[in-house]
Amino acid sequence: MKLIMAIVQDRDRNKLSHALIEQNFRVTKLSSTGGFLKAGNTTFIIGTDDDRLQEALDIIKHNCKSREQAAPPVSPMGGNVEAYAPYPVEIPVGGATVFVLPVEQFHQF
Ligand code: 2BA
Repeated sequence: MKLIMAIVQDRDRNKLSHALIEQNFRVTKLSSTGGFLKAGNTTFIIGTDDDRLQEALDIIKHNCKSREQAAPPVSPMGGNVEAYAPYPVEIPVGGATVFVLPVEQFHQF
């Protein structure tokens, strides 16, 4: 068994959730916050049998898009003044950041 942790943009949350449930995956969604942009995102926890791992990854890949997002201006305070950007900078975010972990035990009591 594998545990998939997938961090996705909030805008992809519902589409991905529906697609996974439709294919009979068990899903838990956590509201999370990106450390860099400090913007809300959603972390999916999906427990699945090994033989369905690739199917789950394909669904995630298919339903999560990369987008440009404005990063807040960088403050020059205490930093390198030459690196100061007084205007928002567009950076690419996503599609999905995915971790796959082996599951040692799975219980439902
Ligand atoms: P954030 O940490 O808010 O990062 C948003 C985007 O900012 C990232 O998109 C990346 O393009 C950029 N970024 C992040 N840290 C950076 C840095 N130190 N310098 C320059 N640019 C940086 P993604 O890579 O697609 O990540 C989207 C979200 O996925 C992240 O939101 C974070 O919540 C999560 N994430 C990404 N990599 C992770 C990792 N190795 N461990 C845990 N969470 C991760």
